[in-house]
Amino acid sequence: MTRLEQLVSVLRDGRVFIQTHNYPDPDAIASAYGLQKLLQHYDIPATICYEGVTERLSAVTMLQQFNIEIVQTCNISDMQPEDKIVVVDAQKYNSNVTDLIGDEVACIDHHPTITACTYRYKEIEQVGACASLIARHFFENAIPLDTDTASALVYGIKMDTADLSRGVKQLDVDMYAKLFPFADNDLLNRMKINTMEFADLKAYGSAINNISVFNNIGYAFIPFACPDALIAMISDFILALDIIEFSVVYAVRENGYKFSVRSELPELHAGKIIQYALAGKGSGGGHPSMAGGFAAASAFSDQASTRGHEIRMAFEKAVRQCREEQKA
Ligand SMILES: [Mn+2]
Repeated sequence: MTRLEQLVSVLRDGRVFIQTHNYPDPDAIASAYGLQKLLQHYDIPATICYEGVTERLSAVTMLQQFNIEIVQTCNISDMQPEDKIVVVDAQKYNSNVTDLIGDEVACIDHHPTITACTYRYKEIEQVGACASLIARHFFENAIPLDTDTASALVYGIKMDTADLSRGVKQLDVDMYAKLFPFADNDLLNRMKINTMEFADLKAYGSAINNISVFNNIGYAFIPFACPDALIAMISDFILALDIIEFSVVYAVRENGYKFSVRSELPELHAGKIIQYALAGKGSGGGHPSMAGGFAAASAFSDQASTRGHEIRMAFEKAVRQCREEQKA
């Protein structure tokens, strides 16, 4: 029995929902859509759902371009405890995944596990994009791929790996190569070029204005609320500076600060460093090269320059701790 056949046997009979994290990005949408198509092949209808909103233009464009139907959970009033949920591009108990009334029987994800959970079907592998895990099922089971599905999966891989440069693994490259002949690559290039929104410039502008660099670590603050995905993009942008090898970007949120960190050095594990830096102040975690977190407003000073200093001290201490662990 292939992996997919195992998943299908878990999902047979009953209603199936595919749930993404609360602010689905292109990789989450591609994964959910690809899985929906895989299940369709076995005559299992599934509804893609999420809580929250699609905040970014890249996600909204994708839904329109590929005619993807995705339902906000507030519009599903009749979900039952016995309904089956497959969580994709996220895991149950993550802070960005609302616990719905249905039963999380399966999980397909590429993030490190923060809080473990048992599923009847579990496929968690730390590759660059969740869409690569989904794509593999098409090829393992020789399931026909239409242009929209192949294109959506390629888009998910490209966006989550920053064009096969960030956190990329052999599987991502292999799946990209296999999907390529099925995808509308001209369309994807057009979509990829137009991912910046006019309002983003304000966030970039403020980050550029207050960026500070200490040794090889760059810090920037965005003094207004902005979507997680945008904070992450600004963290990537700052990391692109030649003198910066680790970036810390944070933005104000209701009740606290949202963080996005990036590392280009293997010895500085972004996930561990943010976990240490925010311990007792909030929570954080993620991959070796990219991670995120949240700290309560009370964890740092209200006064911007004091707060900047406190945050810097917290991260410098976390970096030292990470380096010491490497030595041990
Ligand atoms: Mn992803």
